[in-house]
Amino acid sequence: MKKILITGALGQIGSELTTFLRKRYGDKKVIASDIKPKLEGTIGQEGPFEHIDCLNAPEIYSAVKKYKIDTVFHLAAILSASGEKNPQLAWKVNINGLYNVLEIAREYQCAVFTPSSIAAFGPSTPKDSTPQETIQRPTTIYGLTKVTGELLCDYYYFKYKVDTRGVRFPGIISYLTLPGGGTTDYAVEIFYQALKYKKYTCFLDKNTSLDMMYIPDALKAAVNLMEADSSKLKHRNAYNITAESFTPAELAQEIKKYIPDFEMKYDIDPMRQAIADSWPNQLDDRAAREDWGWSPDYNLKAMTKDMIEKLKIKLRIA
Ligand code: NAD
Ligand code: AKB
Repeated sequence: MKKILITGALGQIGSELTTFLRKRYGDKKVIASDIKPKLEGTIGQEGPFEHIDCLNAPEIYSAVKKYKIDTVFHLAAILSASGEKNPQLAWKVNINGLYNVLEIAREYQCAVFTPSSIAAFGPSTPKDSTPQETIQRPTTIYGLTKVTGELLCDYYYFKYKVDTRGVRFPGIISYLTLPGGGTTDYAVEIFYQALKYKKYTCFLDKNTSLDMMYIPDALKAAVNLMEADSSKLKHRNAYNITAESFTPAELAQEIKKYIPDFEMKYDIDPMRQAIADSWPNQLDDRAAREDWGWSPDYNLKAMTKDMIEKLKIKLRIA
């Protein structure tokens, strides 16, 4: 990876991936881009930033040519809850945006990292130890776009030898940038509300078990997969990865260890509950462990401790 372009770089994952990649490869080697304008004082200050709408192929072409890009981390997307509110936009951004990136990658021989999600599974998928290869019949438009995206990546690898790689991310928990309209967003919001007000009303039922991952593990996964020996990779659509699986009640219990008077209430949002109920409880990530050495560093306990420490500093709470 000599010159990297990140799409959707101002989002929850992109904002941290930009800094992570710049520390590893150099500020000028990593070009951040987003449809949103870069705000002064936010990410992207230390290196180049381009305005790129991934639906506008010439904007991607021109950045790839200008910077001689050889690797694209394609993160621009519409997430699950936002997708259900505007399915047409979700299809357009998630499918046409990826298609544009893959076409340019084919022409300019770029490697492409595209995240899939636990949302690529549905109610008929085995819920526990969800296998790497299994039934994928999601019921959200976001999930449909993730399955289609996985198949497109496979197709471009086998048909055109584009070096496509991907992971099925679980819900990502981070403290720098707020999540962008997903079903797992509660697991970030809860920390802000617990620290600021000592209470949180959760939109998912207390017993809803989902795969989750702390952002340092997500960044490590993306980079380790992209740096892995190509000949070892048996899957070109997306690898199952996970770090921890917990319910809102279990997360609240862990937070209480640091904020004893924290109170959790529940006011279930039927749309997001139905989405969460259609996703697995916990993925089987053995293929990622075997093929490229995947292994997470954070579990619920370690993640909660670090999130609280980092957010206290961010929110200036003693
Ligand atoms: P996000 O919503 O926080 O960020 C997405 C970014 O894409 C935003 O900054 C947005 O402005 C940008 N964007 C939207 N439309 C665009 C367009 N037309 N052109 C260019 N940019 C556009 O999302 P995220 O959480 O950072 O997710 C990044 C990727 O990881 C997505 O593919 C998502 O599906 C996947 N993923 C995320 C999670 C998670 O929990 N965050 C879990 C599984 C998979
Ligand atoms: C969402 O909830 O939509 C995302 C995801 C798991 O893909 N966080």
